[in-house]
Amino acid sequence: MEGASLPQDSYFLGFDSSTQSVKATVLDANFNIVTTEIVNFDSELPHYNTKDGVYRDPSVNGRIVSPTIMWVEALELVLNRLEKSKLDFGKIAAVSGSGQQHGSVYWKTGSSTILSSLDSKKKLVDQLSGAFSIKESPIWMDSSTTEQCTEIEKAVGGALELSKISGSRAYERFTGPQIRRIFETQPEAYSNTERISLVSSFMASLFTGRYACIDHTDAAGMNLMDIKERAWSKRVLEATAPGLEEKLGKLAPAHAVAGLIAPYFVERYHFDKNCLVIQWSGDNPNSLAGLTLNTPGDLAISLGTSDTLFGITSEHKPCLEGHVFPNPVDTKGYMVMLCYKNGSLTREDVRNRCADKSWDVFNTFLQQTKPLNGGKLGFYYKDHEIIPPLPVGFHRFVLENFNGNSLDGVKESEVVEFDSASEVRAIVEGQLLSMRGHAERFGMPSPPKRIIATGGASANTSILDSVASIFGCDVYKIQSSDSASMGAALRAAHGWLCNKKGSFVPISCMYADKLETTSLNLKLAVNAGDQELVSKYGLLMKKRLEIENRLVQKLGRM
Ligand code: ADP
Ligand code: XUL
Repeated sequence: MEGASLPQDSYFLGFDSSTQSVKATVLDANFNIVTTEIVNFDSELPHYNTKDGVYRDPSVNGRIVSPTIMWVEALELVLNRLEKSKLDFGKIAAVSGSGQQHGSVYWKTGSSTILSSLDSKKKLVDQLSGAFSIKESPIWMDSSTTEQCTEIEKAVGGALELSKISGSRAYERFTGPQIRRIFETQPEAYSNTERISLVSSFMASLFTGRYACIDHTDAAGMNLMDIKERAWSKRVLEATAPGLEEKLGKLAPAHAVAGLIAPYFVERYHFDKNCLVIQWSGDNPNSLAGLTLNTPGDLAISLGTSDTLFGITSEHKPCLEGHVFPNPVDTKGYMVMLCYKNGSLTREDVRNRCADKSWDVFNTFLQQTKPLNGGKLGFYYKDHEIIPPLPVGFHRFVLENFNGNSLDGVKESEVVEFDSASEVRAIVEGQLLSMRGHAERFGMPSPPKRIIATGGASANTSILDSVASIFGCDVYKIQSSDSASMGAALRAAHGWLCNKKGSFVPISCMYADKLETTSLNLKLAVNAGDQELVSKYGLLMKKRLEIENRLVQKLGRM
């Protein structure tokens, strides 16, 4: 690509502002990791008193928030650590980042002036603590907006119609229903808000010193954007809250430049004054970029605080389960995704109760028990689940006469507990069987050509063994388990290149001929399981979905 290659001596910085931590990855121009950094909220910023990075409000059912200013303090700490590690900030050509999706930030009227006049001799946290009309940001784990979801769906002509417009039916954690709830319950704070940012565009705003646009991909997690037009949908805005368009600002493609880095960072950390800030996006979309996912048959599984499955597709089929977002690294096509709320924290809960709080003991139990778990099926919802929509609760069943060859004569009975080893296998198999079942129902490739695993728990090979056995395909990984900050750094480079070229260039042009020699290289972690076992798991999955449907009819929201 003549005249538009990356400057060889430069770096690209990517962040991941996630549920439990802020992470950073610095890539060089050959896409090798120069350095990484992480700040964990609970252990390193204990004065906020978060548990798993959040506050679970005991007085309002399903309300889960995080203190907005904590994210600022964590970002500052990460930057200070990068400085201590002697990172040459002057070499960074572009910065981008990931935000946990759906979370929202409410800027108080007048705060744009604070943002544009930050004093580099003072801490960010001290200057921004008064900038928010709502101090606790609703995040993706929140499920307090069922009423608002129903109202919005009704106003636009139903759940499927909303999915047709925005890429998803109304979901409790999506930003539109969250904004409506704030408008209804805190009208004064709503009217005293001049800008609403997503976590992604909030962080980008800090770096540019002015309100950054929301990017098209993360905007699709709001239930507010017309996904075909990539513009705010007037119909849904009206159904959500008054005066909303003005508070949301403009939309931008993910590869666009959000602005030059603000003087604050040039003066305080010695960034180059020409360093570009590329639009930040959601953590899952950036993971898609970091995993270099570009083949429709590939499926990514992210085992982080949430568990997600995602892939790419060329068409948008409206659906009542799962989400469609614009592809974050292409101007055409879509990203499809399923999201589970009970991911790592629920696995940790079982580890703590049954496996001496140790992943080693947890893994020993996985290895000691047999695949299919003797027909023991567990449903573990430590938090209100998204797929299926079920409240907090644990449900355990034993299938009688299950031999894996047929479901004839197989009956289930509910039990109160399993032995510790079976409980460990039941949570791992249960979560993965649910993923396989819902992915098939959603039209994701089955079996996938291959799975690319990422997120904190992808470090655990025993869990990846079960992924390979249940899905029946090879499982790959990249060097870093934080594909979100890695993808953000890669997108920073991509945005830099698009800007230099003056128009969009396909991201693969940057690395197509050298993928194997970079930190992006996909390495085989586990081979596909035995196919006979894969079909036995198929039967267990069918039974699991039957039981799940019954639980939803009895306890859930349809
Ligand atoms: P997020 O980015 O969503 O905040 P991460 O992707 O960093 O989350 O994942 C954090 C989670 O990874 C932790 O909650 C922890 O349970 C899980 N984790 C870390 N190491 C292991 C392991 N060896 N086995 C299973 N889970 C692990
Ligand atoms: C995606 C979702 C979660 C968050 C986690 O829809 O809610 O995966 O993005 O950070």
